[in-house]
Amino acid sequence: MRSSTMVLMMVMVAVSLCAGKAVLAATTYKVGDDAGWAIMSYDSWVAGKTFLEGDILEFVYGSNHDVVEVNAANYQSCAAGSNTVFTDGDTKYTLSGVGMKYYICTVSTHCNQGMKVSINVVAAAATTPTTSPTTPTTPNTTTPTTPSSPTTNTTTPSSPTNSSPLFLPPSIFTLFLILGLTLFFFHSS
Ligand SMILES: [Cu+2]
Repeated sequence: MRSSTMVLMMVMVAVSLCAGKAVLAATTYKVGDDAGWAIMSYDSWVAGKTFLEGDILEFVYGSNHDVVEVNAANYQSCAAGSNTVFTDGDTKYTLSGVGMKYYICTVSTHCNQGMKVSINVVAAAATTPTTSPTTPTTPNTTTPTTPSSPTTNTTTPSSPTNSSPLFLPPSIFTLFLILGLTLFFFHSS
């Protein structure tokens, strides 16, 4: 009896661990969306996106392009560097490690024409911007004499709407875990 309860508990722990991993599944970002990897600016494509460790960057391009990850200096000078240049037309980079990542096309002068993209990869656990240090404090340089100051609500940073699903499933499995522990102690006593 007790061993079967133990097995039940272990299964539930395993399930909850697997569920936690599934919730934090990697996101695949197709660079440039429908435009793909081409001669264009990627500033607007990067803007507003949060790239996490483990996410995937997918470069889709024609036979007249290639892609290579480079360092910051080579990104600035449009040099290939020592990393492998891919030409297969559908190249996926798994984002490992936090910090800036740089990618360019080495064909002709494509990089100089804007065919380059840089992204900032952040840790998967640090997605909630609750303690963003760059909150605009709105220094009232104009200093209106009216003491009415209801303008402080404009400084609240908008929290991303996709953060809440990260916490709901684990709490459900925690409930199952507590249920299992209760069953275990009930059987063993
Ligand atoms: Cu190119």
